[in-house]
Amino acid sequence: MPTTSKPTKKKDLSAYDAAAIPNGEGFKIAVIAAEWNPEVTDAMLQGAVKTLRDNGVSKDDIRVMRVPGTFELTTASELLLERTFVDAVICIGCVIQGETRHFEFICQAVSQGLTNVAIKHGKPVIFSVLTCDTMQQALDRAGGRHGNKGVEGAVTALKMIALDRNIGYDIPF
Ligand code: DLZ
Repeated sequence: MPTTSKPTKKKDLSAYDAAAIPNGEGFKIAVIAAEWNPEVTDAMLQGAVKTLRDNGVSKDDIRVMRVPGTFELTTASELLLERTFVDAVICIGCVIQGETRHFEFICQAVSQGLTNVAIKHGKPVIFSVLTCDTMQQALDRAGGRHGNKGVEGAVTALKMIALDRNIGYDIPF
């Protein structure tokens, strides 16, 4: 797994056209945020919830949960999809490269884990996990100069729920 990243050329990666994304009225969405690196994950959580609200999702249809670390996002999303009726889960975390291989283990486990949960339940599980070399890179993507990955996660969730509903069941191509 690569542990370095190229400089991002575009400035705000999270800009979106509200007219081009589905309205979220009636969508039920869970947002799970890791407690590690809270200055980053809290900002992403705020960005995600605001974007959902701005695009029609009712306050009562948004369920916010916390988990200790990014590694726990897999278990929490599995529990939510197994036990509740949610249309999508947005998973927010931030892993900073340290001097140990913990970074690789967490990133690998959570990306594969969330993929498995999504496939198992046939529901969007959104990977809003920052995997950065430095804290500054993370802050730049959590409401800083490169936008907010929580906002992008919310937009992705709305698009994927709409896709899920549009596909429907047993409809001929
Ligand atoms: C242990 C650990 C480390 C070293 N770094 C991070 C991190 O940068 N970001 C994060 O969200 N969590 C980290 N954790 C905690 C793990 O995600 C997990 O909570 C513990 O290993 C317990 O399962």
